[in-house]
Amino acid sequence: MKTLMRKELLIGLVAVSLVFGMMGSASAVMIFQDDFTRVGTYPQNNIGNGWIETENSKNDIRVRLFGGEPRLRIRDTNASVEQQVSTVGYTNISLTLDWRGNNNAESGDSLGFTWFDGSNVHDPFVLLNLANHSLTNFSFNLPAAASNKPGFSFTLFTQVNAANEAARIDNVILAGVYSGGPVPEPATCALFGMGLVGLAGAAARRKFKKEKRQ
Ligand SMILES: [Ca+2]
Ligand SMILES: [Ca+2]
Ligand SMILES: [Ca+2]
Ligand SMILES: [Ca+2]
Repeated sequence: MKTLMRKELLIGLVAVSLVFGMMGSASAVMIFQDDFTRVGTYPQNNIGNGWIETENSKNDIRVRLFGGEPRLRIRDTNASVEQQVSTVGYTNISLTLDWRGNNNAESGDSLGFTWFDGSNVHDPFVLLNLANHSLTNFSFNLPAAASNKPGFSFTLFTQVNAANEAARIDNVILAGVYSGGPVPEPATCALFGMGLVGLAGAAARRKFKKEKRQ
């Protein structure tokens, strides 16, 4: 009996966490993502996936392997990549990525991030110090002006003073809360969850009766 109660409780907890999981995925979704995995052999000088490259030579911006892992490299002066992606239907826009400087970069060399709402380039210009040579997560919540913009874009750029100084970037994710159409209502999720708990309870009760009969 004691074991059964614990099992019932466990099934209930799993159902409840399922519901919270669903609610979570309904509130924040990916608008754009890139882990720089590409078809074919590396390095690739044309990085693809909609990125617009500005560089001094075709090698400055490329996807290449670092320790077997495909990553974006931005090097040399005046190099940038831009991603144009509509945020129509989305609010609470956020950008996350992993970044580091290569071993030639030192304090004063930077990776920059900025964004465009279709009319204006927005502050803040975020500058990350490329003297950091270990992969680090960067996460930035964009203000409301980034929401619902058909002409939205974001840009990553280097501010370095030597051609062999570079930023390495991976796991770029632009996310937002989708509000442009039907999404699962929390009430529906709750009902679904209650149904699951009910089913779990019924299954446990059946098992209990069966065990009692034996
Ligand atoms: Ca990768
Ligand atoms: Ca290139
Ligand atoms: Ca240097
Ligand atoms: Ca430098």
